[in-house]
Amino acid sequence: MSCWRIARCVVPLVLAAVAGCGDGGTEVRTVPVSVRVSYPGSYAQSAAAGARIVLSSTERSSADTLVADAQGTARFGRVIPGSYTISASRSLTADEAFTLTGQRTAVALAAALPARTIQQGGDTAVALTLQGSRLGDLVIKEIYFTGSRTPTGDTYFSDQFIELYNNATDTLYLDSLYIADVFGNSGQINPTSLPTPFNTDANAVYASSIWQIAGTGRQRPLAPGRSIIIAQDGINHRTDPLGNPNSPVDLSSADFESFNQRDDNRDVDAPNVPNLTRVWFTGGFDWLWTVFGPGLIVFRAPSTGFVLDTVRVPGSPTLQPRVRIPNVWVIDAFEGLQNGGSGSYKRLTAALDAGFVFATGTYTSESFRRRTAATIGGRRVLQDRNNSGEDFERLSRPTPRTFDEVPRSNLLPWRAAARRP
Ligand SMILES: [Ca+2]
Ligand SMILES: [Ca+2]
Repeated sequence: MSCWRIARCVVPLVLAAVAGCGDGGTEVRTVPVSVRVSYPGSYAQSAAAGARIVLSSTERSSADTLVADAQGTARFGRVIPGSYTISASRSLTADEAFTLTGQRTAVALAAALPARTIQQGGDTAVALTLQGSRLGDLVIKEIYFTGSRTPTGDTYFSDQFIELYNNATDTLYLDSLYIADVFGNSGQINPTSLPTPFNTDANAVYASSIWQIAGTGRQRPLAPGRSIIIAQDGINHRTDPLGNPNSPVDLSSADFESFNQRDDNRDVDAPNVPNLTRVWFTGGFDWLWTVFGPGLIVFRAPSTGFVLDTVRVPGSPTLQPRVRIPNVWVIDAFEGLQNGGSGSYKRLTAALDAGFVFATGTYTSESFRRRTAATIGGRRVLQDRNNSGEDFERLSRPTPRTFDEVPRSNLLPWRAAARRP
């Protein structure tokens, strides 16, 4: 029996009946596939009634969709044996979320299974557990990407960090969280610099390197109003022999660092700072973000061990592939560009981040911190309008773990709202 023959004579994925090819081909025996979709374990009920379930053939460009019943199940009656991915999604209104979680905030939930082979003979039963995050819960509080100058005027960039903040009213778990930098130039760095060629895809972000916080689900709690620091190198940059006395930061108490293990030991593993898990890496000695202004995203995948969707960079066949991350996985995003005229270089769609920030130059020690929208019972609620240009302010030096006032550098107009073409 040839798959090619099946594909020729059967267009729908799920057959209306046990099919026989009209041209004298081999009869195809279909099998039933049952799918059960559950809410996350913390929800008031398990069965995800109303979930949309998609069964997609990886061999034919076809898919079939069913909606889960009150028990959270759906049954695809007659499936042609072959390789399939199965995914599920459920959007909860604020009222639905309140019933299930006690939080009156809309939630987007999703789950996906890697491709699996459905074989002839017997029923196939599959279970998925939805995952999701309320938008705005975990936010980027501060990003220091500009680097600093040494006493002799040399450049230093190992002191970069990102700080993530729990902007919600209950504990969040950072287990399995991903942090990535986004492919693309920050502006007209040199005469041939072009905007990212991936800007034709409005539904995804293309990551250059991806790192992950390890954990099995409840090992990395973060209380409301608290934050974590992720350092390029978790050392005291001011006093370390490999550091820079002029660096504005001591990151020896960072929560995580990116340790880029190499045979030549060019990156240092700070023993007291836990390492992120390196998931995909296209950089050099360390996880260096461009000092001209990076794009950064924080995201969750709908299932652990998701299959990396690697994509070649159009027009640059020798570059390592980048990883396509669907916009719907992104929890928070930040975009820095070279200067106020660099809007056409935006890497993030307006849906994720409608603006950008920029520093007065490279190696200026300037940092970008999210504005405070309100303070409730001593807990800061940070502003999150999905617009880096509006949400972040530029500081003359970083403020890791604090909201200290710092002298503003010459605050020329630095906010910009620009849309990616
Ligand atoms: Ca490092
Ligand atoms: Ca370490």
